[in-house]
Amino acid sequence: MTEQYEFLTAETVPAYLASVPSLRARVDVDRIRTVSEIGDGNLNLVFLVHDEDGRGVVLKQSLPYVRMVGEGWPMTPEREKHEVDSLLAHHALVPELVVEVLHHDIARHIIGMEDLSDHRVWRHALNDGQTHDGAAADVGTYIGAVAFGTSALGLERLALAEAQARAINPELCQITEDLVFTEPSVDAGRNSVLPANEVDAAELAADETFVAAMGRAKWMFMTHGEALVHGDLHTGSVMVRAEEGSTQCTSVKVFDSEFAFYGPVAFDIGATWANYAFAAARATALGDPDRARWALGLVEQTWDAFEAEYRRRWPTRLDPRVWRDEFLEERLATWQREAWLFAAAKMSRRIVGAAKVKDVELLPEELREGAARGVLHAAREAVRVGQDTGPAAFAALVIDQLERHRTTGE
Ligand code: SR1
Ligand code: MG
Repeated sequence: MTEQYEFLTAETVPAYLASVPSLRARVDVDRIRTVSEIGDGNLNLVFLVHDEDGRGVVLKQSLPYVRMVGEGWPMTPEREKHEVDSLLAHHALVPELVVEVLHHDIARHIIGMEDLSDHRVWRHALNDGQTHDGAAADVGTYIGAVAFGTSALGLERLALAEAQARAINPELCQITEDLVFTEPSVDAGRNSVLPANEVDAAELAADETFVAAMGRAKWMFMTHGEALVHGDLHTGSVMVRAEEGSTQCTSVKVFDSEFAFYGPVAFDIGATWANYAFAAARATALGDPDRARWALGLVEQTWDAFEAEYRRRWPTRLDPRVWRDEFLEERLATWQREAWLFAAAKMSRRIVGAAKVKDVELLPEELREGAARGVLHAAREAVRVGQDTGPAAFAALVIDQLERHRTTGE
């Protein structure tokens, strides 16, 4: 039975804020100027509230179903607990890179968060052609801090067990298992592509090497509980800020971690790489190869910062008696290789599966055809990764496939 609780509306939000001291301290509840529902994700309600002085807060409420589909796809609203737990754990490690949680209402599945109106969702900024220098590196630092700090290297044994137990998140994990690893090649009725790309989707599904690789990736996802990963680290889960007229990013905030669980570190890395590939696909389609190369340069920036942060924390590992330096090199090499596989999964799912990305979807059809084809070919090539697993090799592979398959409609 669907869980019963009261959903927020723009009308009820002010009274709700007034009833919560930690939120009341952030906005003048007697002088609310605007309450806007701004949720553009696939799952939840999100309200942004501002008072007459411009101070604000955000309220996010989980619905007992998947918002993009409706009540026909029930989903546990308790996902907000996983979001709060992970945001708090990640914030403790890198406070400057994670949104601040102000309030948690367990009964109504509501999270109160700091207002980030002076930031933009990174995907929106990328789609508008903006540049935020340093954002990709900050995201890498975040992944490195989380990979180390929430793992057996960073948490005492009992604390680790408690964190692992709290983070069991099967409903949300199953969405990923289905949509990311299985459905790109085994359509469950949720896939769709342009008519011109039907042949590409069919080739993907018939590619035995790709399907076998997705089987390995799904296995890793379901069995490698290495750290409390974000679980959905696309460019729509990152907010960025730059001062007017500058390309220097002055703040990055990761948010929306309801898919968090103890999973493979490389899953988050691969997610970022795939999303840089979408930004590059858009740029290539729009005839801007310099921007495409820039977007794929972010792959290396994220990897390098991830590696640097992990190495920086390495001397503090809990048991250096057995976790020797060779093990560090082994982990990094393994994750780099695995990132290719996870990136391939993420690239394919956003092209053929449910929940697509605006980078590609907003392109005119005649350009989208080639962008979608290029991304699918890049995904198929990426699972055939050879000796060179470096981020630059990944970027080169993707750019090559995007250019090869570009369509102009002429
Ligand atoms: C049913 S939820 C679809 C997708 O939205 C989220 O952002 C995740 O990526 C999920 O796979
Ligand atoms: Mg999301």
